[in-house]
Parts: sequence; C-alpha cells; structure tokens
Amino acid sequence: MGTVEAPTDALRLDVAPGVVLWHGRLDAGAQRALLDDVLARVELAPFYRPRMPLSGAPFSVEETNFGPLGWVSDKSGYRYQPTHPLSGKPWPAIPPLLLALWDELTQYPAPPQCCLVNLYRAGAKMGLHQDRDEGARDAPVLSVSLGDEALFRIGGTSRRDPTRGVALRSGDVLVFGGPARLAFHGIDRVKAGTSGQIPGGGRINLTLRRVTPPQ
Ligand code: MD3
Ligand code: FE
Repeated sequence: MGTVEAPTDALRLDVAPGVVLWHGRLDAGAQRALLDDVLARVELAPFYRPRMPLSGAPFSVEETNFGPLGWVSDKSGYRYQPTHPLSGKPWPAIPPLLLALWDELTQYPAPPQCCLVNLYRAGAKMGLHQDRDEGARDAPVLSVSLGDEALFRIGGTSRRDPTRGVALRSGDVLVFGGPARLAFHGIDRVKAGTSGQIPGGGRINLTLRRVTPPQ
C-alpha cells in the first residue's frame, strides 16, 4: 500500500478524548482524485434514500456503500449486508486511497469492511446518534469530508452529556477511537454553496468501519 499524500500544512487537533481531527489532510488534488473515484463507483451503486426502522420515515441524507459489507436501514431495521438494497449487486470495492489512509491513521491490524457514503444535498442533516451496529468495537472509525462545510456535533456516551460543535471542511479527516467510539454525534447542518466541489451541490462524507472482529 503506497503512502497517502501528506500535506505539510495538515493540522492534527485533539478535539476530545479519542477524537483526532486531521484538518486539511487531503489537499485540493487529493480531494479531486478521491471525489472522481467515489463518483465513478457511485455509478455502480447509486445513492438511495434509507428509511427509519419501524416508522419508515425517510432520511434527509442519501446513502450508498463500498466494501464487502454495507450499512443499510429500512423499516425492518439497521444492518450490514453484502449487496445494494435496490440492485441486489455487491458493493464496489473501497477506494485504495481510503485503505491507505486507514492504515496510516488508525494502525488497526485489519482493513475496514465498510465505507458508508453519505450525500448531503441542501437541507440534509443527521440527528445525534451512536454507531453501535459493529461487532468490532475496538476498531476506530475514520471519516473523510468532501464538498460543502458542515457543522458536526459530538457529545459523550450518554445522550444527556454536553456536546460541542466542530466545523468540518473538505479534505478534513476525523478518527474516533477508544472512549469516543460510542460517543453520540451528528451533523447539525451543511453550509450550502461553500465549496462548489460536488456536482449538484452539497457534501459527501465517507466513513470507514471494521464490522466484525479480525480472524
Ligand atoms: C463518532 N456520519 O455515518 S462522520 C454516520 O458526517 C455519521 O456523515 C456523519 O455519523 C457524517 O454514522 C459523521 C463522523 C463520525 C462517524 C462515525 C462515528 C463520527 C463518529 C462513530 C463513533 C463516534
Ligand atoms: Fe454515525
């Protein structure tokens, strides 16, 4: 696996225990290359709109996945599955640049199995939640932001814990591990038109996860 471009001006910020923000980790060229790769793979696994378990209420975010296991949500619940819910086809592979970033920034001894791709068009947001559908809780989660700026919110492991807001810009990379792995988090809002990078507008977030324990 090759080394990922490391801009000398990338800034490591310790946002909270277990949360590291690599501000500006991908430079403009790397963002462009990753976005082109992501959009080519999305042709093979189009965005769809997930629905809430039980109620069937639609998400404001559209989603797809890359990798052996994709995270999906519909009326019957949340789960990981190897195929796209509409086409029934296997998800495309995870982009090599993201696999290299995972190795470099997490040092976890096994590759990620899921790259969840979230598309935020105008007005889309994601309520405060925990990611707890994964068996491999010792593995960190790594997220990459592309496109318009977002206001990310992170709290503690109880919904009542105080939260803080963090601006996420295109090229930023977040790693969540240890005490932050089960922290409540969400996206309050996306500032429309702040990047112009995503065709049709908005923001794309790529989240890498290990789903099952290695071996
Ligand atoms: C903190 N996505 O897909 S990424 C998600 O920007 C999700 O689309 C948001 O939350 C987005 O589940 C936030 C940052 C993130 C991802 C996973 C986490 C933060 C996390 C898991 C544990 C703790
Ligand atoms: Fe999440």
